[in-house]
Amino acid sequence: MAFELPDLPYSHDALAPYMSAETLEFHHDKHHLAYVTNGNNLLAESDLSGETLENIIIKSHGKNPGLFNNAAQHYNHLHFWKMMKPNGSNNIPSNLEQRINEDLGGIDKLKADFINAGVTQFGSGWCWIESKNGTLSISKTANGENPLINGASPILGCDVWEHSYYIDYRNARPKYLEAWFDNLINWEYVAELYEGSM
Ligand code: MN3
Repeated sequence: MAFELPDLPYSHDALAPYMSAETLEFHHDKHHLAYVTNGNNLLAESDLSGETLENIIIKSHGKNPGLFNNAAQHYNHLHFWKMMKPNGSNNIPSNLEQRINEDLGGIDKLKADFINAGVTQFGSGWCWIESKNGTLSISKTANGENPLINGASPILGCDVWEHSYYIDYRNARPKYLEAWFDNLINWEYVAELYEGSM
């Protein structure tokens, strides 16, 4: 399968003021496109072109760093766009909310731990809620890595590479994470990923 850049599921200005049109023009139209283009070139030179995206990530990890980084970042961004929506962070579907209460100590603790994971990721990377056999935990990864390489499924991820926030927040990563968590999360999509992880 070849990688393809999807359209954003909303207009470029739909997430303002929390994430500007300019950020999305660079982040989606240029950065994500580069992962797709470079990933396709490296995929064509590999023996993994018949595999699913998830398998390409798992099988290239530790063996083909160029392909791994681009394929994993393609996967991460495919979901990142859908994990956000205009007027987001409203009601959490009740099944997921119950799981959050049981596994992550409730929404307030989840928010504090998730933001802390993002703030303390040194350099580029992601913070996550991941699901392993239906049990949730918070994690963080460097660069393009994601929970798939640990046998878990990412259900919520926030991009803490500077390209995701520098135009809107400059160096203030904690402010970006707080605004992102409070205003942009598409909890219906997170619940969908959670259901699919079991
Ligand atoms: Mn990014």
